[in-house]
Amino acid sequence: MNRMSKIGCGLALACALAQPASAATPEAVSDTAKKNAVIPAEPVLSEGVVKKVDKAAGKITIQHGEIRNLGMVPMTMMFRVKDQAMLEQVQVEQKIRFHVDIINNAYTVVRIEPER
Ligand SMILES: [Cu+2]
Repeated sequence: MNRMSKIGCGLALACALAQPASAATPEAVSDTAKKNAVIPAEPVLSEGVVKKVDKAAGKITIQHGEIRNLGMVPMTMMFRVKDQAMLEQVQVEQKIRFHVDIINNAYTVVRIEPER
């Protein structure tokens, strides 16, 4: 089950990265990259439940709903976190809202808002 989730995410990542490159010229890709570098006014928050927290590795496993900004379907998967301090504010089985970006080719949680 867990292994399946990881495979699914790997394919989703490959797909997300492959699409712009195959659909555009190098010039257009660099334009796209510049556009993507702009931080959106309202980051898309996704819903999830914390399943595992690995403070030593700086990783968090989240059972998440649809992640619209990445076009990802609901699943349980592991993410890196941008800042390890983010892991101090969450606990296993806690509901959160979070935002994920692709940083250095890895899905990285850049923001966590614990639900109260
Ligand atoms: Cu996922």
